[in-house]
Amino acid sequence: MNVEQHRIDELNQPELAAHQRKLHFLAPDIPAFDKVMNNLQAFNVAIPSWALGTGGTRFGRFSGGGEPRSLEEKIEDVGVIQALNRSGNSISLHIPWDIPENAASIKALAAQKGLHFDAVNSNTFQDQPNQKLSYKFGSLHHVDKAVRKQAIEHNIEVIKYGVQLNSKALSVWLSDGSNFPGQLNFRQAFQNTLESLQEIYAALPDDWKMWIEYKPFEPNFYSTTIGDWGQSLLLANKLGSKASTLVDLGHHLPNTNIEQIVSLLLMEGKLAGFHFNDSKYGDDDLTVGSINPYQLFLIFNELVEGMDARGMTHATDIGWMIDASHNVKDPIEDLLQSVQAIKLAYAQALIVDRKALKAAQQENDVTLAQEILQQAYRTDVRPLVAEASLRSGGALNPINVYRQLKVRENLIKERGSKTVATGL
Ligand SMILES: [Mn+2]
Repeated sequence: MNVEQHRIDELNQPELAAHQRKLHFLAPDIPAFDKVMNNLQAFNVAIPSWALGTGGTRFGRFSGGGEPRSLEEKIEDVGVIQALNRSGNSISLHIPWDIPENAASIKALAAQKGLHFDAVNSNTFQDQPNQKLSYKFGSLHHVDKAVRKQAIEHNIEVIKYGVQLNSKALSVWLSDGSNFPGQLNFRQAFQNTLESLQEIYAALPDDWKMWIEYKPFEPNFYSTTIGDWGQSLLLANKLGSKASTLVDLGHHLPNTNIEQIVSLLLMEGKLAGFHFNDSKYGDDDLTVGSINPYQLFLIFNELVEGMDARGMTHATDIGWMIDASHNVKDPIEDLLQSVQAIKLAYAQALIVDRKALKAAQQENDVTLAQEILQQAYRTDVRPLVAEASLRSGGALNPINVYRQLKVRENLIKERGSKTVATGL
């Protein structure tokens, strides 16, 4: 379904006066107002093709209505998100869940919606129908060279699909690990993984990157071969300058200080980017900002500080992606909420008084340092995010406009109430 600009403008109208009142109240307290606006308008988050349907757990999946039945329909859904918030201008594909059979027409359809293709993701954590060898005991780390070779070839095939779509990065998440002590020789598993990744790395085009994701547990429950950022960074350093570490917020043990990891990876020039989500217990894949928005702000605080220290462009110098699963909510509404939460945290980080914070740190003024951070965090920056959206042609309140346009009802009419999207 197409969301027309004039409909968004119309639906913004009744909220405009209240918005302007709030913005005028806030603006004098934002010293670099224009810079903040430019940063927010330039900021985009890639939408994962696998998150446009209702997600499930290992206990079941309750599909919602009007789910996209094809890659084309997924692109349409991302187009709706982009039209409403002007911050979702790309889509990240998972192969083989979403194989672009006709790259030229897929690219044209995406371009029509103002979209391009972000990182492509390989999948060696499931066996596909007609697959020769099983990944039951891993893929790139497997003890059998023939299984490793099959997984390497799959990754190279994913790169080829990505090249056709103008993607510039391969993101690799391995479920490889072990369930019981004694099952694996850790060093051999690591070496096999390194050698496999080296073969894939050699197939990367010059302007491509390889993003290596880590995760401490699940689906394996004793060890994971790329279990933490240290193991990922070790691989990235051995591979070369095109390889770096991808941080998925849900891939940490409880209470891990993710912002510190982010800071150091940035320092080393090895932060590939993010898979945003939120969690209370493990890899819950909940809506970004729904459980721990303060942590999200602290992460963005390190990102802004660290990227500025290296002279990086916030919007494009690392990969911004969502990796979430929507068990009970409308996936499009959930994704709109997630992008909004990311922009709010980013806006809060942009208004931190950096000079004052640095001075407080130098003076060991712990109280003041906390006050400075929380001054930014406790500022209601929603008018800033709404203004950036408005200036770019988006909705002041994307969820509200989505509901008033009855997008889901229309999708159900178009696609039916019992459709199932490929993905998780
Ligand atoms: Mn992920």
